[in-house]
Amino acid sequence: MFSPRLLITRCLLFLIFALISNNHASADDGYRLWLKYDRISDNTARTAYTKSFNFIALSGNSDILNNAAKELQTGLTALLGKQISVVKTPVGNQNGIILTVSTSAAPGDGYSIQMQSGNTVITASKDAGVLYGSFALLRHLQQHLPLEKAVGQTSPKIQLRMLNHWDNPEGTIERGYAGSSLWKWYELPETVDPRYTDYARANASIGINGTVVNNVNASARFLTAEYLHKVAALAGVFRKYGIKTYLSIHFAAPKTLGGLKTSDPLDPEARKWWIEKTKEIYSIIPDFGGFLVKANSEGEPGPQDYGRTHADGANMLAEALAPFNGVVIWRAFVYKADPNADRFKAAYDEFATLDGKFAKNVIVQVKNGPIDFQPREPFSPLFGNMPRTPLGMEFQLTQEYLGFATHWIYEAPLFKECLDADTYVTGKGSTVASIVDGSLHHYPLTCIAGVANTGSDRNWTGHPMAQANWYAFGRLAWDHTLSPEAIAREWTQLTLTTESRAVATIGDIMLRSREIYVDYNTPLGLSRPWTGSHYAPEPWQNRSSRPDWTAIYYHRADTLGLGFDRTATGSNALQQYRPEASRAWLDAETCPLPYLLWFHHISWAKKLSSGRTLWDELCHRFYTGADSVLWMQKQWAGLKTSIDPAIHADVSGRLAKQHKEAIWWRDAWVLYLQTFSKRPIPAIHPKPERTLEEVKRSVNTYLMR
Ligand code: GCV
Repeated sequence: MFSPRLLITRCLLFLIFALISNNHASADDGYRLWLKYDRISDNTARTAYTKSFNFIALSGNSDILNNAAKELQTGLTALLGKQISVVKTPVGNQNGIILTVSTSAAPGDGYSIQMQSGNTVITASKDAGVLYGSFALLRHLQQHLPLEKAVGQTSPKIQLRMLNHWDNPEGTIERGYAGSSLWKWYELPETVDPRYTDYARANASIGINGTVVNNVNASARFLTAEYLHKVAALAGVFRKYGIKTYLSIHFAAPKTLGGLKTSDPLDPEARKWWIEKTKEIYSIIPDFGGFLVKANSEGEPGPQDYGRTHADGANMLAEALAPFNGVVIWRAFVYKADPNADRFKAAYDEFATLDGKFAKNVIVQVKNGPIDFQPREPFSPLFGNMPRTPLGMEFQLTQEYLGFATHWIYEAPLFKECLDADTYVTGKGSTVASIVDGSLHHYPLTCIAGVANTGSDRNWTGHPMAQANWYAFGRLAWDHTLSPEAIAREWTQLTLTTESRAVATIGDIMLRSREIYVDYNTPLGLSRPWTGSHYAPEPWQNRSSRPDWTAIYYHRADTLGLGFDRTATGSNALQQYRPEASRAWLDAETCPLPYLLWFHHISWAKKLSSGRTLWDELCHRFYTGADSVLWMQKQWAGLKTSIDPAIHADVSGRLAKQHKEAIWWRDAWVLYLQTFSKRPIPAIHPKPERTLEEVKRSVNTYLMR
C-alpha cells in the first residue's frame, strides 16, 4: 500500500545518503595527490570564479602550452562544475583566462598573473612558465582565495629542480617504501603507462623540471641502446610537462659495457667512448639533461680507481656533454673505510681542494648533512667552501632514516633548517640557501634534488602524508623562502580538506612531527647509521666489514658518557666550518642541545642547560617523543568527520604502528645506553616492559620479514 510517510522517510534517507556520499564521492585512494579539483563547496568563492572564467584563450601551440590549457580546462571544469572551452582568441568581452608567452615576461621559468580588462592573464617567457602559472592559478582556486590575490610575478630561485629516483632495472627501488618502481622497464618503450603523465603533471604542478630515472648505484644496462629507447619513451612524456630526463651512470661502463681495457678518465679511448655514447644518447633523447654520478663511494667505481680525482672523472663526462648543453651532476657523498677517520669530514676532505677544477657544466651535489640523511644533522661543511664550483643540494624525500612509510614525518622543517643555516663564508647571512641558489657565489648553474619517495603504490608515497614531502620539496625548490607552515597549510587544503579547524590541526601535527621523531629516535644529536635496513635503531650493532658501518661508531657510548667528540680533542671536524658558524657548537656549555652529541662526548652525569643530567635528559626526550605519538593519534582521531574515511583509516593504522614502534625504539636506546650509564630511568617514566635482549630479538624478527 502506498504510504506518503514511508515515501518521505525513504526520500530523507536517500538525501542523507546522497549528501554523505557526495562529501566523499568514493573512497579516496590518494592517487590524485594535490591535484584533486573537487568541486568548490564554498558558494561565494565558486560563484566569483564562475563569473571570471568563461574561456581559456591560447594563441600559441606547443605540447607544453596545450597541456597548460588542458590542465586549466580539466581543473576549472571540475572545480566550478561548468564546461570551459579552450579558444584561440579571447571571446568578446566575456571574462576568461589568457595564456601568453612574451620575451619581456618574468625571467627563467617564471610567470606572472595579472588582471586585465576582466581577464586573468598568465604570461611567461617560456612555455613551461605558462604551465607553472596555470598550476599556480589552480592552486589558488583550490584554496578558495580571492582571485585578485593571485596577481603577482614569481621566478624560481634555483634552475634545476630535480627528483632523483633510486630505481633499479628489475623494478626495485633502493630505499623505496611505496611499492616498486613506477617505470615498467619490461613494457617500455612499446607500452607507455598513462601514469607517467600523471607523474609529470604532479611534478610540473610544483615546478620540478628534471628527473633522474635510475639509481645512483647505477647499472650500466641503462646505457645500452635497448634501455635508452625505454628511457626515451619516458622522456617523451616528461618533456610535454617541461621536465628533462637524466640518467645515473656507471663510471666503469667503458670497461663493463664497451669492452675497453680501462675506464680511466684520462685515457683517450675511455674519453672517446663517452663522447660516442653521449652522441648516441642525444640522437635518441634530443633534450637529454645529463648524467648523475656516484663515484668512489660505497663500492661504486670511479676515477680514484686509476689514481685520478673526482674533477678528472667529472670533466671527462662534461667534455662529452658540453656540445649538447648537458650537465654532469657529481655527488659528493663519499667516505672511506678508514678506522681512524671521521666520516663527517670525508666529503670536505676529498672535494674542497678541487674547488675551481671542475668544468663549467659540472655541479657537485652535496647531501644536506655531512653523514647521511639523519633525522637531524648540522649542514654539510662543504657548503660555502667551494665558491668556484656550483654546489647543488641533495635532500631525501624517501624516509630512509625517518621511519619509511610508517612514521608520519613532515620534512619541510628539516629542509628549511638546513637551507636557513648560516655558513658565514662571506659574513653573516651567507645561508646555505644563498649558496645553493647561486646568489652568494654567482654560480652559473644551480641545482636542488630530492631523492624521490614515489613508487607503484596507488597513493604514490605509501604513507598518505608523505605526499606532503614531495610537495614541500617542489615548493621550496621554487622558493626556499616559503615557510613550512604555509606549505603545510597549502598542501592540506589541496589534498585533504579546506575545513579551517582540520587544516589547523593537521598543520600542527605536521610541524611537530619531525621533532617528535627526533625525540624518540635520535635526541640531542645522536646519529645512527649502520649498514642495515635503517629502520629501527640498533645501537648495539658493533660488527661489520668496516667500522663506519656499525652503529657504535656513531654514538660512541661508553661508561664515561655518550657522543662523538668532533672538537680539537677529537676528530676536529668542527674546523671545517667558519669560526662564526661553529662558535656555538665548539663549547659543550653553549652547544645547542639538538647538536650536542654530534660534537661532544658528554658524561652521563653532566648537567645540561635544561637543568637535567645527560642521562635524565635522554630519558626525558625518548619518553616524551614516544608519548607525543599518542598526541598525534588523538589529534588525528578528532578529524574523522573532516577527512575522507579511507585516508583517515589508513593514517590511523599507520599512527598506531608508529606509536608501538616509538615505544620499542625508545626502549632499544634507553635499555642499551643504560648498560653504560648504569643509572636508573627517572621514576616519572614507566619502566620498559621488556628487556634489552627481548628488544634485540624483536628487531631481528622484524628484519627477517
Ligand atoms: C643509493 C646511503 C643509503 C644507500 C644510498 C647511499 C647514497 O648510504 O643507505 O642506499 O645508495 O646513501 O646516497 O649513495
